[in-house]
Amino acid sequence: MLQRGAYGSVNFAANRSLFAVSAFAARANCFLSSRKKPLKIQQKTMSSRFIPSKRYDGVDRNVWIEFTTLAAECKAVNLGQGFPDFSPPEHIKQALADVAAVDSVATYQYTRGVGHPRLVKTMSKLFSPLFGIEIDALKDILITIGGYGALYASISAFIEHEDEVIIVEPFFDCYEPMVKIAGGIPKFIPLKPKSKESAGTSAGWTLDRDELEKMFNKNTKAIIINTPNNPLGKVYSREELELIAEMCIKYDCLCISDEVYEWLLFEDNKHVRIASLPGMWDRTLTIGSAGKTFSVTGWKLGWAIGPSQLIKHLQTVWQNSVYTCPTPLQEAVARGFETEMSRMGTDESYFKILPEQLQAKRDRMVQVLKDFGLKPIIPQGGYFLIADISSLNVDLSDSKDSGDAWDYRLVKWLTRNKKLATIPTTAFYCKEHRHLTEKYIRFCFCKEDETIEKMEKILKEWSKSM
Ligand code: IK2
Repeated sequence: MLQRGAYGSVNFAANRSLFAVSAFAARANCFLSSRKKPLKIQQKTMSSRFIPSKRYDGVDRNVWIEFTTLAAECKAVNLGQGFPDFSPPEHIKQALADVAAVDSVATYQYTRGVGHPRLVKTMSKLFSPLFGIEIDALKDILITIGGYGALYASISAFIEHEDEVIIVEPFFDCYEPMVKIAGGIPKFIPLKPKSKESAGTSAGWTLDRDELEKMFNKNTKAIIINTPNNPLGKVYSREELELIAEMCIKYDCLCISDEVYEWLLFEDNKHVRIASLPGMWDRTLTIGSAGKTFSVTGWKLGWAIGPSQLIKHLQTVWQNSVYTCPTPLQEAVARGFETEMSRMGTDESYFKILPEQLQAKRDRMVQVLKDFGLKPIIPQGGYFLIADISSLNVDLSDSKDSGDAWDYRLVKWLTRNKKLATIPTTAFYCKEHRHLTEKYIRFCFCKEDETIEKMEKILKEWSKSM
């Protein structure tokens, strides 16, 4: 029996697999409605023993599923989830087309489980000088399904029952559930504006040395940082990373450094890899994403780079869970990196073109938000900015009993009533620290200029009616 899911997804009761809301679901609907014979109706039964593993207690809510679904349902202008609505560079599209056109077993079938040879070899050539160490293509890299896969492999390989893991806020939301599922205890420390004056740019949000040191103890196994940061856009300075490195070395901790926006820096900000600091290569796992690098988030290809003595344990997780990633995508990303290496430092380099484009989009969005009376925090890198929306006078009494944080209620209201989809920032903080951020929401600016214009139009219309 087929049932319509709550958000237009399709629920096959027979195998209970649930497909996400997407163009794919729309195609599935079309296929289903063209079916002539009704399907045989099966009796639905559920054994009382089928209760989910305790590991997954309390992690069933997901901000991307909730708000991407709502944006689609409301047909809102989507400044929510972080994906470009413009095309990726021609050469990466061509690379995949070329791979698909060749009649070759080598690209149709499984490739090396922990990373396609051409991709890891190319990455070792590209990244060795950037990390300041000879990266062994076969031992120091694991290719995964997106940055997500690399985070999952890193956390599950090393975090044990009751290990403490320091997470710097705001943090990409999956760190917390991944640590909890592994049995670890997340410990949160927020970046804070140094002063009221410095709060207007992401550079002004910093870690306090004493507060940071107090977080470490003999049970601390790892710290997770993210630079450039999602959602704040903070790019950690060398001095800030040196402080984190000092603590990691003093307390003998791992560092999981999420650098998926490594190429997206504005003005003269520089991306410093914490793994390149003295004493840090041997204790750092650096996470990357081809999706973010080449504006192909749907390809879901990522990696972890680190010393072989750490990466081999991530490889164990990978070979016992997913095993390998799609061969054609790995081959295309390898070719993409080869093209970019030949263009490095030139005006043709996508690593120069994309940040320049994004900086212009950021500036445009900042102006639109300021004109509307909000206070955006200017990001130094990445795809996102957060804006202080405490000046908004919206009646949210309808949702006051929902149990949701104020920003969740506001973002839902905005999506439904103004057709403008954004993301609540409390999703990037632990429950205890939500009060620090409830009056901010996140806007994604890796969007076509027309999309930002649509946002401007909505805000201007709204201004008139205020
Ligand atoms: N790490 C960070 C910091 C990310 O932002 C992401 C992807 N985020 O996209 C959703 C959003 O914030 O709107 C990842 C890891 C995961 O990367 P990938 O897409 O390669 O799995």
